[in-house]
Amino acid sequence: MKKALITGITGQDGSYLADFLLNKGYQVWGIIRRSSSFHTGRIDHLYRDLHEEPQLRLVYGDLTDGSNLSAIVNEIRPDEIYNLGAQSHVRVSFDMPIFTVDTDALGTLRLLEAVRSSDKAVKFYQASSSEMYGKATEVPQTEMTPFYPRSPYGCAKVYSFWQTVNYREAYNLFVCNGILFNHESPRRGETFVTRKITMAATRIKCGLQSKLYLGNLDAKRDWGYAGDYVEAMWLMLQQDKPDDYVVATGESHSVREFVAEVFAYLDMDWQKYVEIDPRYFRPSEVDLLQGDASKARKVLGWKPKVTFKELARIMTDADMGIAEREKILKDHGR
Ligand code: NAP
Ligand code: F7E
Repeated sequence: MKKALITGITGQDGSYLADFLLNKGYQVWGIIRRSSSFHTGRIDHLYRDLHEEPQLRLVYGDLTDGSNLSAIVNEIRPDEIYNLGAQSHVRVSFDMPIFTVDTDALGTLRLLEAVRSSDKAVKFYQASSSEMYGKATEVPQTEMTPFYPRSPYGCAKVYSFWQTVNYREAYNLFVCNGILFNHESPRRGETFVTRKITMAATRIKCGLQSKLYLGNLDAKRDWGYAGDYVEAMWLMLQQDKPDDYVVATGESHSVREFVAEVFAYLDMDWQKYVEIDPRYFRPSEVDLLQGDASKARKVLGWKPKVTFKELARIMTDADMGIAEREKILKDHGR
């Protein structure tokens, strides 16, 4: 049985990847951070679904602690490592640049060092990001497009990208970068724009909230579905040779279009409810991201399955369920 180790297993992608790998018959190990309260909500269903010996195992660790990472890699001896752990919020990275770089840049280096010094050949996936293109020099962006990051987060991801390439070339390791464009789901963190919109719109529909405050409605993103994207991560590590791949839908939509799609689906006029709050603007913005995933399509045989419209509806339906439950509790005075 193959063993996979996932950093960031409590996050959106970590939870979908754990679902995916357990279904493939892997034993999955996840690194979780110590917290004063439980934060395993996205993977709790995996414990409930498992009847026999649990194939999902969690260990405490942190990307800021290199000795701990080495000890975990040496002890578990995984076949594959997926480095998904990160301070992943671009706006927050302007408020916490040092922590973001420590985790998202040096954290990758610490893990690569653990891989390099392991006596077992380990395949390694690095969660690189379309944010590396930032003020993009061409549209659409491919594996050859130069990077121009626009945030501490983007800069940290560029660092990790190149360290991953360098460890591949210098030490002949099987390490890959997935350059993933934005991907969303009902498990998306609540402060990312798509989820913020679907949560607010459904709560407004249920009479639980009256306004939605947003920042830049003109920014355009290439939004896909997280469940589709974790398959691409796995496929990269199943190839004969390690390489870097763009993973994207090829379509770009503005924040305004996403808002309009969700509110129209709920039969509401978004302009009555959405207000602009300058607090949500960024010191430097990424205006337009649109990926060209031709290489992933050709080499990995990967393609996205969920469309923009379907994504907006999947997320809205899930959040409507949550809002309706909240409304019932409120009506019963709980
Ligand atoms: P997410 O939901 O924010 O999850 C981030 C995960 O990283 C969480 O499990 C978090 O743990 C963990 N983490 C944060 N700081 C850590 C540290 N110091 N040590 C160990 N773990 C730490 O992010 P996501 O959307 O799943 O994204 C997964 C990865 O893909 C990230 O690296 C992100 O930067 C990258 N990425 C995401 C997208 C996207 O559109 N989603 C696109 C391109 C690349 P806690 O639960 O304890 O906070
Ligand atoms: O912002 C605009 C905002 O925070 C998208 C991360 O997963 O994808 C994500 O980064 C756009 C930006 O995602 C609000 O200015 C307007 O232009 O949902 P977001 P992101 O910054 O694109 C990349 C690929 C990653 O790698 C990251 O880890 O929406 N926007 N109003 C807003 N954004 C937020 N969060 N909140 C607003 O109120």
